[in-house]
Amino acid sequence: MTLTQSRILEIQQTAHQVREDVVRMVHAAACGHPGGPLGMADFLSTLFLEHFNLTPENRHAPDRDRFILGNGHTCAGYYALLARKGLIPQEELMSFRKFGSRLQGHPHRNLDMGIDFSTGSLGNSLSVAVGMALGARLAGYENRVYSISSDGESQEGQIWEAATSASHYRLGNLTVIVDFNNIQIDGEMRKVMDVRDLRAKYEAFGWHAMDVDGHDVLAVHDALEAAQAVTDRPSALIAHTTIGKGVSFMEGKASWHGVAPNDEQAAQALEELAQSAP
Ligand SMILES: Cc1ncc(C[n+]2csc(CCOP(=O)(O)OP(=O)(O)O)c2C)c(N)n1
Repeated sequence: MTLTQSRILEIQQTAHQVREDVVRMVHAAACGHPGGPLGMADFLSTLFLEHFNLTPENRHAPDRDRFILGNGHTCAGYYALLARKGLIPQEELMSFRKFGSRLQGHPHRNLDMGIDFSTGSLGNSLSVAVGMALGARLAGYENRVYSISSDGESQEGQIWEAATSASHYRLGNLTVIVDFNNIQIDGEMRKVMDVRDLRAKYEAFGWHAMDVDGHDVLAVHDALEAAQAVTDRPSALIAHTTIGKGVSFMEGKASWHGVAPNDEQAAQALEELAQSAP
């Protein structure tokens, strides 16, 4: 079912709040990764508000949807969305990356918070998602497994072993969303090691695959629905995004992959976000 204009606006407003949270969290921690979560805020907000069925009530239910953040370094936005969903107290967000906090710089499995898997070591995520999707099917669950990956993670060979398994076992309950921003830690992905056309690659591996504008809430929603309708093979959505989206001096810059804004930069970022609030 298509989204109403007011629902699209609600999702855009959530993405905006997530961006503000990310800037505040990484600034307060004085370390972390602001660029990725700013770029992923629109598609992750669409997924979390409209599709991923995690709630405080069902977080321990074995048959709820699963979520794995393969690019675990982008977890500031993940925590912010878990807070919006009521899984983490909003005030706890400011403990991000502090000693003793539950909210470390990479996600640690914690079902109380709805975190399904520990990530950070790139390359493992899709293999874990394949195992969860197979397990869910064996158990007779009707849930979906959402696995988030990135163009940088797609350079890992293990991703393609997992892609082979997923299509071999016809895992129609598995969707991977790839944050494709042409940026990784060392610079432009196309210069470091070009992964080329990921839609064509996933198709060649036997998947249903689509390119999607990762900042267009309606397009992301439609693509997630289309993926749900394909039940005989896994789906890959290649989300084209801009790293640092919403903050002019971070947009498109590899230098903002993993650096915290200083006081002045954080103030400017929050000012810009306030100006462009939906
Ligand atoms: C196995 C492994 N090797 C190296 C790293 C170090 N590392 C952290 S993030 C990153 C770049 C990942 O690229 P991408 O997810 O596309 O980055 P972004 O778009 O967030 O800038 C690397 C190489 C890691 N986390 N795991």
